[in-house]
Order: sequence, then C-alpha cells, then structure tokens
Amino acid sequence: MKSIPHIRKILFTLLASFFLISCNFRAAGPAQPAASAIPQSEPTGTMPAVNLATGAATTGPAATGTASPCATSPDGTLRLCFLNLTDGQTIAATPGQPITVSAEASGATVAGISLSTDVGGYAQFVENSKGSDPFRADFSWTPSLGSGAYRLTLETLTADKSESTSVALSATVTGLTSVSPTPSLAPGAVPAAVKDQVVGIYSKLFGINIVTPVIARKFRYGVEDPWISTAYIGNEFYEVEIYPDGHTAAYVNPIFPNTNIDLKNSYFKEPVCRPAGVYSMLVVFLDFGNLSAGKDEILSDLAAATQTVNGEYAAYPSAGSGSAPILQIQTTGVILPVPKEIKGKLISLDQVRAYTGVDPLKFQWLAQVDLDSTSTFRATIPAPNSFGYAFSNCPAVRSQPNIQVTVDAKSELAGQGNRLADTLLSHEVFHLFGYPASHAWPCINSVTQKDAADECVDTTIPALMLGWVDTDGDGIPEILDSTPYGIKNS
Ligand SMILES: [Ca+2]
Repeated sequence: MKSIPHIRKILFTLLASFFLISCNFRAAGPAQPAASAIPQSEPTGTMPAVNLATGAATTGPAATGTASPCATSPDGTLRLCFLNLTDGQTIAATPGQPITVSAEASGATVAGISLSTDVGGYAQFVENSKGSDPFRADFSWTPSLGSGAYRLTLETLTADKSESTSVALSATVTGLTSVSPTPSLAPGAVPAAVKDQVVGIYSKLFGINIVTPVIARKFRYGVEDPWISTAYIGNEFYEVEIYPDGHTAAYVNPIFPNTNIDLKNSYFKEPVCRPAGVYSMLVVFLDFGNLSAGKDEILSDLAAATQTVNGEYAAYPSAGSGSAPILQIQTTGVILPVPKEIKGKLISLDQVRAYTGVDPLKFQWLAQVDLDSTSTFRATIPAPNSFGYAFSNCPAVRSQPNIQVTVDAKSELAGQGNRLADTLLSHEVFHLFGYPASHAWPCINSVTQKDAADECVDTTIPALMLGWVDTDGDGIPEILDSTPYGIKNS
C-alpha cells in the first residue's frame, strides 16, 4: 500500500470527545513515504493520530507575514486560518528554538486544531478544552529536517464532528543545519549513543531504569524518521523519540484502567488500551445500498477477516510456542440500511441500541463500517483520502464509535489487504494501543529487521513496539513481563 504521507499526517485526535483519528489512505499517486509490503493497488494507511502533546505556548521565534491563508467549511460556518504565516514565506529559524505557528478557528466550537508537516514527522493537536470560539492554538514546531521546504497543514473539526476544514501553506525554513534525507546508517543498527540517550531519558524524565530498551527506526522517509523506543511498564505506556536533528520527544500515558493522566507529558491525553488480552468489538455496518453486498456475505467476510488477523496475532504467543496468543479480537457484526440521520455521521450509542437492539456497552470496542461507494462520511472530514479513523483510546466505548472505516467497493471486503483485516482489525486497533498519528513506529518484530512499511497493518505488525517480543531474554514477551526491558525488581 502506498499512502499519501502528507495528507496522512492530517490526523486528528480530539480530546474533548476523545478522538484520535487515524486513517488508511487510498490515494494513488507516487509512493510518498515509501511502499509497504501491502498490495499496491489499494494503498492503505492509517491516519495519523495526531500528537496530542500540547502545542501550547512557545517561546521561539514567531514567523511573520501578512495575508495568512484561511479556509472555510463547506457549509460556510467554520473558518480556519493561519495567523502568522503566509504561503511561500521564508522563516528565519534559530537553532534550538522551535518556530511558533499560530492558528485560529472561528464560527463554531471546535474540538481543537491540528498542525502537521509533510516531512519531518511533525503532527500536533491542541485541544479546545474550554470550548472557546474563536479558538487560537499556538504550536511549537521544530523542523526535523532543518533548513528546507515544508508544507504545513492545519485541520479542525467541530466538537460534534458535523463540520471540518483544513488549510495548508508552503514555507521555507532557513538558519538551521539541513538534514540529509538519505539514510546513513544501516536500518538495524542502533548506535550505542542512541541507546544511552534513550536510557537516559527514561531515567531522567520518568525515573525508570531500563536495561534493554526497545529501540528501532523505520526508513520510511529516510533519516527524518526518528529512533523510537516504547515501553509498556505496569500501568504506564512510554514513548521516546530521537530525531535526526537531535531533538527529542518523550511521552507517558496511562494504560487503562489506569486513568491518571500526566497532562504535561502525555501524548493522547487519555489512557491507551493494553495491547494484550481478548477484546470484543461490535461492528455496525451502515449499508448505503450501493455496494451490492448481501448480509450473509458481509458477515462472512467479517468472520474471515477476524480469523485472518487472529491467526497473524497468534504468531506472537504469550509464553512460548503453542501457548495462547498475546492478543485476540472477537467480532460481532450487525448490518442495517443507513438511517437518513446517520448518513455522513458517526452513529451514537443510543442509535446503535435503537436500530440494532444490541447494547454497545457489552463490548469493549465499537466500530462503524460504512458500506458506501460514495464515501459519504469520509467526504466530511479533513482527510478524505483516508479510509479509516480511530477516535479514542481506552476506555473505548463512550458516546460514539472508537473506529470508523469506509468500504468503497465490494471487493474491499475480502481478499488480501481487505479493509476489514487491514484497516479495521489491525491498523486502527494499533492506534488504540498507542500507535501515534505520525505513524513513526517501525512495523517490525526485530530490531535487526529492515522496515520499509509506511503504516503498520496486520501483515506488518509493529510487534516490537507493542511489547510482543521478548527483548530482555527471559522468555517472556515484554507486554506480559513483570520485569520488562531488563528492569530489575528492587
Ligand atoms: Ca522478557
């Protein structure tokens, strides 16, 4: 699958309503960040869960300019503008100081504003926690590739997700050292200095002493992809990122049922789901009646997709060959002709009960799959080339689906790389586990394995990042290990 990286970066995580969008893209066009092992005919991707790290207040140089670009939503109510940048502007940056990018949404109460860049792995979301209108967000942007050309995209979405809009501009950054986009290291080689830096960040920032950290890096865009380290320890999930230009980022998020959020250092602003165990998912298919797919066929395809991913997940056993898989997903599908009031929207829990007679609260995850050749839902959101979104982490079932996926053609229901296995039951589920909107996780199960995947799916499982691999040599996968990553009991 190829994806449109740049558009992909347009992910959203709406904290107010707990929404973290991730999507699989299906755009044609040149393989941007790289081709993956997925069939090329139907590029998929997941949408970036946008970095929930706060993009608030910055002290760096503010770019200046006039006539900053704006965009308005289709119904004309929602307006989104850059405040301090113009298209084609040159930004004189100072090494070590992030660039302030200011944006404003007005005309409706938005969930927040996201900023993403086409290259460099930047994707941040600023939540409109006070429900302000107009709402201003100030992002702190460090161009990971140093001096050079970037395209910046803002996105916003109303709190009720009824309207969205996005606006983009191009800018040239000067004053920084440029980073070559050509990899200079072997993909599997983790330099000792990188390991030392990662270990130091865990210790200094989080007070934990990891002996054998998981560290890997994908070569999707070249060297701008950061070294990534993840760690699921107790009821906390950590991620450390070291970028080619030397800047670092580190996050901690509670793992549900822990709900104690460190707002300063969190990425998602809500707990992630633990990537282990047996999860139940209610899949509500909204049939727009234009795919010529029968109910039996749809349910059969869901069952087949479920079997497929569970078979792939079973390759990662809990305690050695033949033991129970670390992760399994149980799905229950219901199909209904899409009610008029739900067309292009997310179904509510009450509507699920009313139309299907099934209580979504009896499941851990609720998914909405639009069977719709016209992509009605997708057309209403900022990244219409995406075909899957994750809107939450854990606890999963709240007021709306955790995941929405669009199936645009009957052929996408089955076969290799089908949207149920490839998008719904893997890529979007990974987002619930902490897979970031930047899609920067290497989709591998070994630190020595080369990884060219753009976005992780069931055939490119980010097992190493999910803690499904035993990396400290005691025979227990780290996600199940009481002393993971070589941590010593003391
Ligand atoms: Ca272990």
